[in-house]
Amino acid sequence: STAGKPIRCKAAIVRTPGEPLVMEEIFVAPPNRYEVRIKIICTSLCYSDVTFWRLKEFPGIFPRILGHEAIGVVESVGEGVDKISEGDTVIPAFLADCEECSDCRSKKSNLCSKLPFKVSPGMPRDGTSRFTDLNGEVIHHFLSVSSFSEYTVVDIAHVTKVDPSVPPNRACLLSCGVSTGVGAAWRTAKVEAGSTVAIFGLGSIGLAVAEGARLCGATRIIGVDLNPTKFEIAKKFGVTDFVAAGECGNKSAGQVVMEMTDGGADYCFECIGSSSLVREAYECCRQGWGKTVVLGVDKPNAEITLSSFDVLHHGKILIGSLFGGLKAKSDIPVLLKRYTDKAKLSRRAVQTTKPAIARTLKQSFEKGHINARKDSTK
Ligand code: CXF
Ligand code: ZN
Repeated sequence: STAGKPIRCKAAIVRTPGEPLVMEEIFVAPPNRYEVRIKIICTSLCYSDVTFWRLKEFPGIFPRILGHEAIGVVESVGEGVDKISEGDTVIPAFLADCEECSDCRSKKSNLCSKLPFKVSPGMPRDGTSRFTDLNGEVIHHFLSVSSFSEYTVVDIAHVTKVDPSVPPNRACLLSCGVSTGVGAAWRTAKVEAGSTVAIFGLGSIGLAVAEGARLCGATRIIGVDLNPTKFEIAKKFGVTDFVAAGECGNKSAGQVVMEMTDGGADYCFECIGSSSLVREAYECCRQGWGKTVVLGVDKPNAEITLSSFDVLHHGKILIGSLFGGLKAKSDIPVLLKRYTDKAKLSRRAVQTTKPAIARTLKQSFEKGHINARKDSTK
């Protein structure tokens, strides 16, 4: 067993900001108290990785291992870890969910106050690193996850145990992007059935917001993007109307949304990371109850300018959302279950259209060749 010993493995390291990542061998130390060491099964790229790869000044700590959208299997656990064991499938997250502090116990917040969110170069509890290169030089962490490595060490407040039968290339996306977008519509905005939604930016976050808004029953989902080819893919996620932001003539995209909605959208989402676009989204949000959610990550020193007249006279809400307002440990399993139940539903559809295949499947179930989902959590 590798437990208790450093593991030598490969990782993609940022030595210099903005320069290509370097594949290197590193040592990953065993997990300390309240930590687990994870073998990464799948990891994907979130645009925040790119933002922090480029950023020289904030917080400017290199070399470091990026990556924070992942799924893996626990290789070993540190002292004091009792709810997670070796072999468990886990999803790491950049926000802590300690389940104990007043924020984690409150339904109103997902911002843990015991291990508050910060872009720290080390582990959340003691700030130190578990990574060294072959010369013994320290390699820094990123967002408490650092998944661009074959192995990583993560604090137990940052990991959620999940059903091991989930498809890892799908489940991985719940580690950041899909949770952030779906959660922003579901938990932060609390989009209601019948509402009109405007989404600025149809990247993976914007598309996930559309999916969340559709799940909440929004009837009109307006997508805004500079790239007109985005509409086709966005339709698959629930977008019903499209504004090509580069083709609005002398109007802004926000003004076009305002006209389309006869007074503004009930909910607006900024999914680009541009503070001037936050203002535009806020301006085309319905007076009286409109809610604008900020999801995009702008430069750390960027400021949002709003007309004080608009704020005072129009009674609209502006709110930021980290991780879509979700609590990782309780909400990731809910989203995963929706995904598996939908997969089950489409399997049922196959059964009705293809009776022969259905019979074969049924026989396989009876013979125990295929495990029913509900048994696989054991
Ligand atoms: C972001 C949220 C804002 C700070 C950096 C990380 N989350 C995930 O990509
Ligand atoms: Zn991310």
